[in-house]
Amino acid sequence: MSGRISPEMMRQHLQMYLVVGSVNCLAEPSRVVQEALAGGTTMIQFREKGHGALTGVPMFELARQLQNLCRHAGIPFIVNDDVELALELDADGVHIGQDDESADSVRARIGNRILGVSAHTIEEARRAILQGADYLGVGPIYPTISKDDAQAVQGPAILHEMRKARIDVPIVGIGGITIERVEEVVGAGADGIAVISAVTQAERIRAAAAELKHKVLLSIKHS
Ligand code: 3NM
Repeated sequence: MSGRISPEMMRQHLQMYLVVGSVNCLAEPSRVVQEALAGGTTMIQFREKGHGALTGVPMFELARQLQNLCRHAGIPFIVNDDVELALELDADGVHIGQDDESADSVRARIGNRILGVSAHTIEEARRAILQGADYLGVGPIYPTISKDDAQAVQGPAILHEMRKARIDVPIVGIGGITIERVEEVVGAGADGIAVISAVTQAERIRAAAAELKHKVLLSIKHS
C-alpha cells in the first residue's frame, strides 16, 4: 500500500467488521470466517484471547490461515494487540487498546498499515487521532459477553458526543451489537459495527453477516 488508507476506504471497511478468535467459534474458525466472508464481511480482526486461547505455533498457523482467507476475499486482515505477529505475517493492520503500547509507538513500527485504537472518551479519541489512528473502536456500546475486562457500558450516546465534539475520523461501534441495534449505532454516528457474537454464535453465519451488513448500509443511507 502506498500511503495511509483514506478515510473513505476506511469507512467502507468498517461497515461489517468481524472480530474473531478460536475461543469465539462454535465450529472450525476457518469455516466460520469463510462463511462470514461469503456473507459480505468487510474487515476481520484476529483476536486470540480468553480462556483456552491458542499460543505459539498453533496460534500463528490459525492467523496465517485466516489471513489467507481475507486475502482471497480482498478485505483487510487486522491483528489485535500483537504488533510482532502483525509484522511477521505482513498483516494489513493492528488494533490496540488503551492499555497496550502507545499509538504513536505502534504507528512508528507499522508504517502505513491500518491502525485502529479503542477509545472510550473524547480525550482518548483526540489523542489516538493525533498519534496516528486510522479509525477508532468505541465501546462497549451495549453489555457484552465476549470481553471479560470490558469497560462500563457507554450506550450509543458516546458516539453522538464524539461526533458533536467534531471527531470526524472513521469510527466503529463495538460491544453487544445485534441486528436490532444496528440502526441506533449507525444513527448515533458510527460508520459501521464490530461484532463477535452476533456472527460467531449465529446458527447461520453467512446469513447473519449478510443481514447485519445490509442493515448497516440501510442505516447509513437514512442517517
Ligand atoms: N472490545 P460482542 S467490546 C472485543 O468495548 C471487544 O472495546 C470491546 O463482542 C470494547 O460483539 C468487545 O460479542 C466484545 O459483544 C465484542
